[in-house]
Amino acid sequence: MVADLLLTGGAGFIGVNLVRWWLEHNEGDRIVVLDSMTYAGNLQSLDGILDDPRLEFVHGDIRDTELVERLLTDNKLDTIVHLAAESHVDRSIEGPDEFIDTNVVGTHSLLKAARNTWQQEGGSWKPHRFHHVSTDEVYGSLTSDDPAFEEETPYAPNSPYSASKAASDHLVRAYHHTFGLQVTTTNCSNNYGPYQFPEKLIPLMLMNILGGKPLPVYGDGMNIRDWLYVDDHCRGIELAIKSGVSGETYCIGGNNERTNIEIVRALCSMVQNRIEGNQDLKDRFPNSPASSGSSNEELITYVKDRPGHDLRYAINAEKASRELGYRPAETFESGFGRTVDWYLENETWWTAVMDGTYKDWIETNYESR
Ligand code: NAD
Ligand code: TDX
Repeated sequence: MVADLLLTGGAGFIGVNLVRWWLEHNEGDRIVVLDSMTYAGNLQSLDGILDDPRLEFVHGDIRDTELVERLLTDNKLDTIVHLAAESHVDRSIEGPDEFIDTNVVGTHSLLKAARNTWQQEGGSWKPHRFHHVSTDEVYGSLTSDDPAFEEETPYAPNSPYSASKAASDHLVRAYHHTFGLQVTTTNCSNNYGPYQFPEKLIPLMLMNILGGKPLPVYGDGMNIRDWLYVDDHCRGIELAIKSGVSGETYCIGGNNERTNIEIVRALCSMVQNRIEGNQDLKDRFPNSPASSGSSNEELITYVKDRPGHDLRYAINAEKASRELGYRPAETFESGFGRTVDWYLENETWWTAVMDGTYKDWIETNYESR
């Protein structure tokens, strides 16, 4: 099956991994990336593939319905893969407005553009698919004894971020039910892997371990997340688009529930093992405690808890497994090992992200369209 995709948010963490995944696994497909380049968008993450003739980058906003219609029509695109969002829970607590504008109004703008373009005179539809990427956070919080989230779990979002994602899920569902738009939705657990912006737990902790800075663990560190290596998420999205039934939702998880403090300790220890006995790493990261014979765990600092902090997320991916053949390929050890190695090898990427120099690069390379 050949598809031509509009991929929104394709300069963000999951987006850039999905672009790489899709082009590698679907040789005949074309991708138009639409991204407004918020602080979380980074074209350097697409380095090496930006000149691939199958890929076009468009600097623009999903709230610009006319632009989206033009892109769908001019490029004869038949598939939307929607990832663009404000994605960080802490930022949604500090300022919810942008989350409503992008995640709710923006998703509605895309749905309108899809309908305006793909529905023909008389009501019939051109062949198409709208795939919406959502989160397990829409289901709320689990106690330690609750069964994992599944597709039928009632929605109970707790943060402005998860409430905005829940609203977008409902709009996608409504456009299917009322207008007949062909949709699939995936709700996945916490992703990790290369190119993740260092505001999220894992890259933040890695940067701070390497820089010898405090590791801020919220509350008692006993909150639980179900960690999913980003390529396994990409695999799940591809399966849902190709084999998923329109109108259905699929939960995608990594089968890796861990407390936050376990994660932080595991990262401390993985970096410790790689630095010890490696003079090159000691020279490159002199402020990391491991470089001077101390323990990285000395950096762990318990800080004030996040307001409304959800205790536990966990995904039961049985439906995706049964109906789509979904299986995560990475274990906790293999996925975290690959991630630690990637951040050690790609210091230039994360130092540029931290000091914002890539923004100048965008301005000189791309005009707003
Ligand atoms: P991210 O914050 O790294 O990237 C988001 C991207 O969207 C950025 O490139 C940003 O510039 C772009 N964007 C934001 N507003 C836009 C707008 N109005 N128009 C066009 N582009 C815009 O996010 P991510 O971690 O890659 O997450 C991608 C999607 O997956 C989101 O919808 C998120 O809710 C969902 N998700 C993420 C995780 C996770 O662990 N990261 C887990 C579950 C679901
Ligand atoms: O400095 C920190 N210290 C800390 O203890 C940070 C940034 C986080 N935490 C805790 C909070 C969470 O319990 O670690 C856990 C993970 O935090 P985040 O990385 O902020 O992720 P989370 O809030 O779980 O949400 C993520 O997963 C679901 C993504 O950011 C969402 O986009 C996705 O939908």
